[in-house]
Amino acid sequence: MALSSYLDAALLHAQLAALSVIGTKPTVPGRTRLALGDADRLARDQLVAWLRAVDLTVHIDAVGNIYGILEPDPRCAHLPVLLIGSHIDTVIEAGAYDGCYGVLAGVAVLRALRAAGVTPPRPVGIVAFSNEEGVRFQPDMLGALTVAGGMPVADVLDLVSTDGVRYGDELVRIGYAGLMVPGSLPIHAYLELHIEQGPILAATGVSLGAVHTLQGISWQRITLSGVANHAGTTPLHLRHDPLVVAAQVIAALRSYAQQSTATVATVGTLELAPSAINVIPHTVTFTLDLRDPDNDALTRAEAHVQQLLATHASAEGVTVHCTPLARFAPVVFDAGLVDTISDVARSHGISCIPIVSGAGHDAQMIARVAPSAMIYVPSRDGISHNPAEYTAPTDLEAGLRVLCDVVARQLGITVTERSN
Ligand code: HGY
Ligand code: MN
Ligand code: MN
Repeated sequence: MALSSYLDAALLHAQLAALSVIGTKPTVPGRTRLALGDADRLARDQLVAWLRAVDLTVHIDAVGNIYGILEPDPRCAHLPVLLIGSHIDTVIEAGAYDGCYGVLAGVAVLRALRAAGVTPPRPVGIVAFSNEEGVRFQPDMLGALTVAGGMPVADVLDLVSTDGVRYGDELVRIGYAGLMVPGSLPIHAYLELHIEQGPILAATGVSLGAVHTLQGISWQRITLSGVANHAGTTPLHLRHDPLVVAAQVIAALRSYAQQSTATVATVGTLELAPSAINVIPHTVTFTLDLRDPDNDALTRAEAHVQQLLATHASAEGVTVHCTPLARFAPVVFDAGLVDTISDVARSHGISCIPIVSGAGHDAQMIARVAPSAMIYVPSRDGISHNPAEYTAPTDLEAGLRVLCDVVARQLGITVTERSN
C-alpha cells in the first residue's frame, strides 16, 4: 500500500483551490466553466501546465479530451493504458469539486509514481473529458461517449450549443482541436474518483463509496406552442396557453415520481415567449431530465411524459414537439475493480460501502470499452451543482489514498514506504 505514502495531498488541495477560482465572477455565486467557453479554456491551459510539470506526455484528441500519459518502459509502451479521469467543465454556478477532484487526484497519483521512482509496466494516464456536464452542448458525457465510439467525431463537431455556436468552431477558437483520434488509445482499465453529489455517504457517516451501478438518464427538450393573446380580454375557453400545459405536466410528473420506486424528474430550464406581463405566451420550451436505476422504469417514465403531454396539450389546444437530447441506460461497473476498491479501502482502515450513482459520469461511457469503476467521497449535506458543494479535506485525502493504491494494485507494483 506504500505508493500512497508518496502522495502530496497539500498540492492536491492547492490545485483544487486554484482551479476553483477559474470561472468565478464577483457578482455570480460559485464558478461557471461551460464546455469550450473562455473559462473552460483557462482551466484547460492550467491543467496542461500541471501535466507538463509532472513530465507527462500531453495529447489532445479531436473532440478536445486532454490526456497526460506517464510513459512506461519503452518495451511496454504499446500496452493499453491504465486511465484515471473525470472532467473540469462545470454547470452554471457550480461547486469546486465536481469533476476537478477526480482529474487532479489522477495527476497526484502520477506524481506519486514519479516520486517513488516507479517505471510502470504499462502506460498510466489521466484524462479530462470534454463537455461532461452537457449544459451548453448535449448530450452530456460527450468526450467520453466519443472515446467509447458512441458518437462519430463529425457529428460531435457539428453539434450546436444552446447559445448557437458549433462545437467544432469553439474547439478551434479555444485551441483544443487536437489531432488524436478519440478511442485510439487502448484502455486497460478506467478509474474515476468523484464526490457523491448526493446524501447517502453523508447520512451514513461512511467515508467512501464503491460505485457498482450508475442509473439511467433520459434528457429531452419539449416545445409547447399555443397562441399569444391579450391577458385581459381573452376568456379562459378561448385560451391556448402552453405555460398552463407545462405547469400541469411538471406538477403531474412530481406526483408520478413520488409514487414510483426510484424515478426522479427535473425541469432545469424553462423559457417562454414573448415573455411579457400582459401577453399569454405563445411558446414554452423546457428541458426534462429523467433518471432511474432500472431501465424499464425509465422507459415507463418516458412513456408517461408523452401521455401527460398529449392529454394536457390537446385539452388546451396546444401542440407539442419533443427533441431527444440524451438517453443512456443504467451501467454496471466492473465487479473485480469494485471489489479491489473495497479491499484497498479496508486495508487502509477506511469505511467503504457499495453504492449506486445517481449522477452521470464519464465512467459510464468508458465502461462500454474497458473495465471501469468509481470511488465516491461524501458531499456535505448531499449538496452538489451548487456553490455550497463541499467535501472535507480528510475525505478528499482518503479517496485519494484508495485511488492511488488501487492503481498500484492494478499495475501489480509494490513500493517501499517512503521514509521520513
Ligand atoms: O448530470 C449529471 O448527472 C452529471 O453531473 N453530468
Ligand atoms: Mn461530475
Ligand atoms: Mn456534474
